[in-house]
Amino acid sequence: MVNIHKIVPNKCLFLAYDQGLEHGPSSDFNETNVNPEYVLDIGVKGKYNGLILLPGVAEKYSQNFLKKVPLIVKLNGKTDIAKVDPYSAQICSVSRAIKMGADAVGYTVYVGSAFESTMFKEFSKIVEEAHDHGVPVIAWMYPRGRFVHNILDTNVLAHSARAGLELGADILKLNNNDDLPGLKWVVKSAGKAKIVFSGGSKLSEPDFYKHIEFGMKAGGTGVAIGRNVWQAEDPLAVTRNLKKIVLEGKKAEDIIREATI
Ligand code: FBP
Repeated sequence: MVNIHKIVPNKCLFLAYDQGLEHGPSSDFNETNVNPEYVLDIGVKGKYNGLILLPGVAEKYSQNFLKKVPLIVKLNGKTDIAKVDPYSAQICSVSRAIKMGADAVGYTVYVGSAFESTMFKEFSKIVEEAHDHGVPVIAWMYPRGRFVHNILDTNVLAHSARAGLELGADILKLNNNDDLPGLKWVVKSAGKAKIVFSGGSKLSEPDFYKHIEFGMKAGGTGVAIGRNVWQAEDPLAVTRNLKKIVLEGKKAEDIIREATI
């Protein structure tokens, strides 16, 4: 029996910190957030429902967060240096993730990439192994590659969501295109798989809160955010506002108004 309750008690907020491998430190980090301890502390103090880490940081910094905040280990990764159709190779096994205390595992599938079939194969094996241990699986369903003309197209997102359901993922991490009717179709296409929306690169706070509200209104179960939290001047204030939208269903415009009073 897969137990997703620990990371998804109802609605959920995950804090993502895998960008060091994905984008490289110079593109996303500054002198402060380059230090994993700074971001892990936000995860703990902000009482996130899960910290998304790659195996290296998860293992070396475990004393900073383990037992304080659930751990989601990303099992594959790549850099963005090679400008080719993306393939994100598996870099950690399910059993290694479980040994380091994972409450869930994650994997990015680049839907539409020339290497899609390899990722489908790797991912399916991960689903089988994780589910044998009752561990939930989160799939980053990201349409990418030379055959994908618009990664935010509603039909492309819906196809990615459906693929995640068909492959056996419990939770799907998707990009949000701010098109409410379109996103509702995306969520419907995912069936019983729950959707968490990603945040993307840093936005102004009002734009960010509206972006989050769209995803939640469309039927999202939560968010998995990185840069818009740990690049913010006051990450815990942003976290409090995020919780109001995601957990309490508050409107973004009310949050923005309260912040300007
Ligand atoms: P952000 O909120 O910072 O966008 O993090 C979400 C995330 O999915 C990360 O887990 C991942 O490293 C990154 O976005 C991937 O970004 P890209 O869109 O460049 O592939």
